[in-house]
Amino acid sequence: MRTAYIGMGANLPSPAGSPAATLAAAVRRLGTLGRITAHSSLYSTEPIGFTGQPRFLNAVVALQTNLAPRPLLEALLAIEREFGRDRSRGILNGPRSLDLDILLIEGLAVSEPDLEIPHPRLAERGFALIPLAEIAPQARDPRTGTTVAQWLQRLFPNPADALQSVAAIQSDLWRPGAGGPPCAGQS
Ligand code: PH2
Ligand code: MG
Ligand code: MG
Repeated sequence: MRTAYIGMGANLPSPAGSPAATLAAAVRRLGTLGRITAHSSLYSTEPIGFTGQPRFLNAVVALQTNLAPRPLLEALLAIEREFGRDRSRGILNGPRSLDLDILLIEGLAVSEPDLEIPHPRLAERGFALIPLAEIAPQARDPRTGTTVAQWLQRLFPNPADALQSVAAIQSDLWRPGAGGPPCAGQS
């Protein structure tokens, strides 16, 4: 059993509704792959990579699971499809109804053409690093030992610089017990 940190993102409606409703429903679905042991706040984030698109909602959850990385990836892709993700058209880094990425797995590195863990762009992306640091600041890159808190400090030497691009928001949909994450979380 390992803890996998899953990055969640959405900036288009899905069959579950708005991006906030999608993330709330998707985190419950993720719970069927193991046990959700922590969840970050919900963040409104500036789009990175392709800027002509709506802001994203992003969050990170800790999933304790017996699934190996490859079956975990396949399960995440299947859940994306359930929530309307269409990879047949669209722009690289463009808008999507649901994106689920394996950011980090405790004590495990994978380097395959279509599966890299830790996520190869994690250390450059505030929208993933800030929610991850909220729930797992001491999690480490298994190869270098660098902690999430250290990555964050390198990306934003001045934390105030992140406030506009990655802002925690309140949403009733994301409250545990109100259809949101299935645990109290750490926020
Ligand atoms: N995902 C991307 C590209 N750009 N920007 C934000 N703010 N949030 C995302 O989740 C995101 C992005 C590719 O997966
Ligand atoms: Mg992604
Ligand atoms: Mg993805």
